[in-house]
Amino acid sequence: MTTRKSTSSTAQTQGAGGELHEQAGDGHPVMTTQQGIPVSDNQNSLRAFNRGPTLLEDFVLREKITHFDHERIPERIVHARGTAAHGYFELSQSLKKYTTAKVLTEVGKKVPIFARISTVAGGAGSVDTPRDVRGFAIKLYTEEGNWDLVGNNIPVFFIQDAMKFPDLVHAVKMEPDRGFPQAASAHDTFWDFISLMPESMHMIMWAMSDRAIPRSLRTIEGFGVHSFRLVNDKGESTFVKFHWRPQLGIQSTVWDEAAKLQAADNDFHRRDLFEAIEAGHAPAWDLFVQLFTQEEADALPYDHLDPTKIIPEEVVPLTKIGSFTLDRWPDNFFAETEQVAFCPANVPPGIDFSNDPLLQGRLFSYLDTQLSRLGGPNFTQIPVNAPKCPFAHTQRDGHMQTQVPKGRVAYEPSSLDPNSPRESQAQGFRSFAQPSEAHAKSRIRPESFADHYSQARLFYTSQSELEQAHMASALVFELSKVQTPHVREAMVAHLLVIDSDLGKRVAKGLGLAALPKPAKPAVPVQDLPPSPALRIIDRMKPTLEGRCVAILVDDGSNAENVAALQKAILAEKAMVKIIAPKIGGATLSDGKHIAADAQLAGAPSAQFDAVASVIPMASGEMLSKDSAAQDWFRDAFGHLKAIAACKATHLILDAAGVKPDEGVFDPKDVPGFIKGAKSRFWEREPKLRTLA
Ligand code: HDD
Repeated sequence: MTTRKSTSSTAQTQGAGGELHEQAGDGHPVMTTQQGIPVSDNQNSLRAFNRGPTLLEDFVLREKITHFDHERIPERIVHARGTAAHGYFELSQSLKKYTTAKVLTEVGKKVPIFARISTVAGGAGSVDTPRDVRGFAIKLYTEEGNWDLVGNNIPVFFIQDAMKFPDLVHAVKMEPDRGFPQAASAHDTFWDFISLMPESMHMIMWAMSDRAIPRSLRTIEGFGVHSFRLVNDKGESTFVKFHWRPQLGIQSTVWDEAAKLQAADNDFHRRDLFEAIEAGHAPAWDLFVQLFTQEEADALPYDHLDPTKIIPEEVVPLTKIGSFTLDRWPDNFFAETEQVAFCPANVPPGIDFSNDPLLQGRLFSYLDTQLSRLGGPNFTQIPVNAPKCPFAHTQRDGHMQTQVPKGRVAYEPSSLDPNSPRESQAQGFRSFAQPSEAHAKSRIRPESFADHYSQARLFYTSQSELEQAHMASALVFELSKVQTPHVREAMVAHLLVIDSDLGKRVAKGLGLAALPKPAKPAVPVQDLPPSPALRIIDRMKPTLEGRCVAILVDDGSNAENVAALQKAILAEKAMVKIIAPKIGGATLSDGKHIAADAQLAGAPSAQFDAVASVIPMASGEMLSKDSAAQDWFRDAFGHLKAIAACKATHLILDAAGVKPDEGVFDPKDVPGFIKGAKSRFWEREPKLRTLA
């Protein structure tokens, strides 16, 4: 956009109260209409006379209001709430043996990417921290066209066939007669649908695990879910599943914390990613593949084309092939994050689809939804969606055509224009020539998709005891929100098949008078060998990197101790937030002023990974009577975090009913506190709350 420089800076416009509004000058560009007509007054509409009606003639007002009236576009039917960033992907190991795709064969080349991470059920303005699956979509602008990896942070899905997707989404979204609940699966229609769809049981185990309540978008894994194909220069195909893992390690919250975060900060995850990128802590993920042949797939005791199944990494190992980093926040939320359009059908030559029926349906849905969401077929011209490699086609016209194609040839073949595009057998996308046996066409679900419980059991039995307790408690919480008793019972009937202990725990937590009859599996349930790689608590990295520690200060706080804590936290590549009773900050014991990042009552401790408090006795006495201060420490303790508490802070802990344990440190013991802050005090949990 070019701007017009002003020629004078003397005039001012007067508002109703006589206040004066600055005019262009001193480098400010002249404001114009969309047509480029300079605007003389952006405060007052054109009136017929003093205190008279506004004139229809006022094209400046009409254009401004008309544009405003049309500023919203339909939000995504799912994944409406999302946060995105730019970055790059770098390949470290070539897959040349398996594929011709340059993005997977050219080691060391930086490929620009744009990634959007989302919740699924809530609307665009909903909270960041509900219990929900997280979408994780990555657009790689490769030199052979855009490759969209449109995945989730869970490697399986609720349903096996795209035919059921609208039903699933209608069931989880707010109920249509009442318009609630927003961004929550804990309601009747969701669990009614799930209880009638045994194929969803494996995904339900994941959705009820701590993976669905992540600490940060920077600490989630990603999965391409389906099997895709890699195709090499000989036309040979190998199946591939994509996984990506955060370099910061995976980290979740505890449920009470996730629930409280919804009140503390609606934008918790978005703000966290923004602040991390702004602070230069660009998050990165490693990209892995699982590669397997048709013969290996045929030997598995489950069907890899069924998207409700994983292949445990103990069976087919993960190979790291590269990593990607998100290091640049978008310039404009709407233009980029809102208008980005992902589609699993966008793959470069050398990557191809499998026959997974869910994937097959997705190949249609995304382009279709984008036609209405973005208003027509030219959304690929929006900068965030346009390929960054040369492209040439004969598609023309349509709503919002922004390009001006030259020449008379918009067709192929043609003899009139030597520069018009032509197809290329050598470079073009070619589908894998999969041999197929002749079959009658039918609406069919293969028998190999019939086992709905074995992998749900595999997931549950692979978890640590505490994670199992979290899952049972999550199920009790969700089903307790269900008002229809037969839906609760139907769910327990499935859980009894997955694992009888799990079923009994949930039944007890729901206060069921009697256990229902277990559901009837269509095929015998297999006891597959557990996969410890599916746990997360054991796999959380003891680190402060990328995390955030709060220090509570007040007038008179010990300056030396505050400085020592700040220094040690920053040395661990973590962030420090100074919290004070007043946003104006505090004057420390050395007489120097320290600025506050937030006011105590407005920054609940759920937002931080650990908290320290260095305050004088008078502040301790005052704050011990303050409920926000009591909650701050009670929650930090209840969310299993390390606390550094000086003598005065113990007055507040006492008032909050906190009984200090080995996770409560003296703030002068800086190394002890830092070590404690790197993980959570899980052993505290059973003493604090009743888990199912
Ligand atoms: Fe989907 C959006 C991921 C199944 C239809 N999906 C969407 C997004 C992600 C996923 C991350 C948000 C993209 C963005 O940030 O713009 N979806 C998945 C995964 C699935 C899945 C991992 C199963 C493995 N989706 C799925 C099915 C269908 C759709 C079976 C329909 C047949 N998904 C859509 C959609 C959306 C979408 C309606 C909404 C907005 C959009 O596409 O652009 O077309």
